[in-house]
Amino acid sequence: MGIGSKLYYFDEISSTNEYAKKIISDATDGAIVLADVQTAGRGRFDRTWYSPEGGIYLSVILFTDKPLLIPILAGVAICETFYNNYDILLGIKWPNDIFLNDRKVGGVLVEIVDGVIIMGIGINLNIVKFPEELEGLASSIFLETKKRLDKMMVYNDLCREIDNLYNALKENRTGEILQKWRNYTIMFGKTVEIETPLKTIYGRVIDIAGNGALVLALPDGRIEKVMAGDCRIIKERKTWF
Ligand code: BT5
Repeated sequence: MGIGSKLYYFDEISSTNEYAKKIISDATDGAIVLADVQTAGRGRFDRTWYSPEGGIYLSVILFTDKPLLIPILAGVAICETFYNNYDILLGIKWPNDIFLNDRKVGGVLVEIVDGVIIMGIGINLNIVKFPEELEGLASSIFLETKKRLDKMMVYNDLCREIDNLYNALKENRTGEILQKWRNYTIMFGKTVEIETPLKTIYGRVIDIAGNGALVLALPDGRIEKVMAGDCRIIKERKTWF
């Protein structure tokens, strides 16, 4: 069964990830919950995801024993969708942000419930206005490119790209997914500060590891691999690097 072969579609819902959790025991591998509007869209750490008409909001239910690479897969699938089909080059900011012209145009929220993965994707496709608190931070594909793309067409392209990458994951061709991630990321060479539950890590990004961890060179020369955290790119150059 392919990605999206079972579809739960709503014109409005609280959150596609929340709905996916409710139906998880009946769902099949690759089932999708899709909505035009979310009234309680969520980001990571219970943050709010602004989800008006014009965006794409979906959650894909996946049965895989490789959960760590799913955020990577989701970011690559979004970028491949826009690059392969619309000539729009998006950038991935680790771990889960999609950027265009220095503005966030998409996000990924991966959750695991009873060993089943819910891969939530939000894309600001044709949104024309953002609330004040997101001004300067968030934007949409339409605002940045002046291209108004058909939502269902983009959704179908996205399903196809997820399907390709999910097959690569199942066939242990994870190197291909990571290589694509390297092509799309805006992280390499950047100095970053990553807040993890245990500590704040400061370093320069040099690679992505086979398990999806971000590989950092630390100021003292050590290498550290970071699996998860909140990442801030530090614009100014630090002299001791
Ligand atoms: C994310 O969280 O970026 C994950 C977003 C995932 C949304 C999808 S939509 C379908 C599925 N169902 C859900 O309920 N969620 C998923 P995070 O890295 O925590 O970023 C959240 C932060 O991004 C917020 O605190 C805001 O600062 C900002 N933000 C909120 N809405 C935004 C938007 N539409 N576009 C860009 N930035 C936004």
